[in-house]
Amino acid sequence: RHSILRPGMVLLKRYLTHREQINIIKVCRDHGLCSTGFYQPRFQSGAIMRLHMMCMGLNWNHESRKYEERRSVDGLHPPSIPTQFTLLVQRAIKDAHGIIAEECRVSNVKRILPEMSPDICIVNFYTTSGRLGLHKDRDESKESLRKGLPVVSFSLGDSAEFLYGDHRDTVEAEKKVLESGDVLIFGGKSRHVFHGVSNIIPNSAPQALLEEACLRPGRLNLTFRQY
Ligand code: MD3
Ligand code: FE
Repeated sequence: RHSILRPGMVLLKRYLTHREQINIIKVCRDHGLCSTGFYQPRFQSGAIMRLHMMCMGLNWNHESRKYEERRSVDGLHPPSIPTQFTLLVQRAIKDAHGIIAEECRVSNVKRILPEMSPDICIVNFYTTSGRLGLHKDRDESKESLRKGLPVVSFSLGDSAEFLYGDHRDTVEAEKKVLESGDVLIFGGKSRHVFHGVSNIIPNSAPQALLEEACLRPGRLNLTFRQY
């Protein structure tokens, strides 16, 4: 069920239980209410992102494309990353290490997929018309990028068509459907790939999430990183 897609890139299918997913959605909603909530980043170029964003831990400033302690909108610290999120991230990395060790028969799995202690959580919400063009994430610190510290992503709600590849080329890119509960880990060499979301698949979310967490149509994605 789980798969190693590239060295350091591991997909844990349906990894989060419905209960864990419902808790994550509720915590995100509470944080959105007690903070500035979701906003749609607009770059200095005028381009607007086709998703809604909220930060926990450090704040990603989309105008300067830098991480900062405080949000420029209100000068406040974003909410901190809930402990239960950090525990899930570290459990996922540990399970990915087990999968790599078993499939690749290597002794030093932490060289292929380094450990990480997240201080950034970016929550993205995609409506059914949401998308994200192919890009690389390179705003983290030089040390973090050099070490190949992983990005860990949680998908919740509607499924997405996820693209990744070595070039900024949607035709050449590999495609994977990310479903609710999937955890995708990008560490080591795979940290430097181009990636994006081509489209959201409407009405594909588990019914339990819609009923119990009152999730609206669309996809919630959490990415965890270490600055
Ligand atoms: C591969 N988010 O937040 S998650 C992002 O579905 C981002 O919201 C997408 O790309 C989303 O920057 C994709 C998977 C992901 C996240 C970060 C990566 C893959 C990555 C960084 C490096 C390589
Ligand atoms: Fe990204």
